[in-house]
Amino acid sequence: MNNIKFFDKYTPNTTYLSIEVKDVIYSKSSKYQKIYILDTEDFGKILVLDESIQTTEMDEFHYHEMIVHVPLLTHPNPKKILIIGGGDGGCCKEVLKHNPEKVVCVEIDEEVVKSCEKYMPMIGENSFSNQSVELKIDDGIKFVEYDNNKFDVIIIDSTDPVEIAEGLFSKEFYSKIYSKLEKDGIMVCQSESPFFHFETLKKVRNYLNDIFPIVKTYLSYIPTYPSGMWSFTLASKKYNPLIPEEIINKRLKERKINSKYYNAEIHNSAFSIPEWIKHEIIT
Ligand code: AG3
Repeated sequence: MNNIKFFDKYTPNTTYLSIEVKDVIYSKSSKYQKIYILDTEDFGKILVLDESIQTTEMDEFHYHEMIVHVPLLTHPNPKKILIIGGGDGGCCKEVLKHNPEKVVCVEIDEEVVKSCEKYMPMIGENSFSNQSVELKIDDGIKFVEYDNNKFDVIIIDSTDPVEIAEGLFSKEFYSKIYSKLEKDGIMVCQSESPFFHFETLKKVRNYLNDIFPIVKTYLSYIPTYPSGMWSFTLASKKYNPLIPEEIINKRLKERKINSKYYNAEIHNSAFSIPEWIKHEIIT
């Protein structure tokens, strides 16, 4: 058995997460990045892009349910959804549970879509073939320039803020997102690990605070991401994401949503963040 050590370009070089790999199922250098799909002992199939773990069969729901259900249940009637990134299909799968009218997914790298559909179908569950889904292979930054539609919720499911994803963490991009949202719209982005990438989180929040009236950060626990503690930042034009549990439970029931990580208590408690983070960012 090989013992492959993953190291993240974005975490200190002295810290590694090592995972036993049973099999290299797929590997390819696409136009944008190195793609690996590996079979592992503890996490099942895993998707690695440029040496960063993106998603695994075992813990994907800790990420996908939290990036999707928190904003979608904050919104009383999310019908038009835009996902930027998310070529593995995990976000799209969760979004479809809300029965939206239209989901537009904009992924830059077609090879990620193809390889995940073929070798990790349990992540996307064929969601890109759903009739309400339109998959566009394009750069999210260009898409928000030329597309004229407005959305109720926009989800930015990006990689770390380096190389192709860097622009997805810029103030200019967030301003475009603001104008692509309906007047009660909500956006959410993955905003990295507070433990290892605190400067990124602070920057994201500062930019969003300049643009949106409501900005809140919440956490999920993702065993295979650097430090295991991961943040998401939600920015909203109208709705405050802290809502009574009864309302969330009513919406969960009406929309017939099943989840493994997310529930009404977690929805609100995820916004409770440790003192050292709170100290630096006002939530
Ligand atoms: N995108 C966020 C991955 C960030 C992980 N970072 C890292 N391992 N350094 C996940 C895509 C899942 N759809």
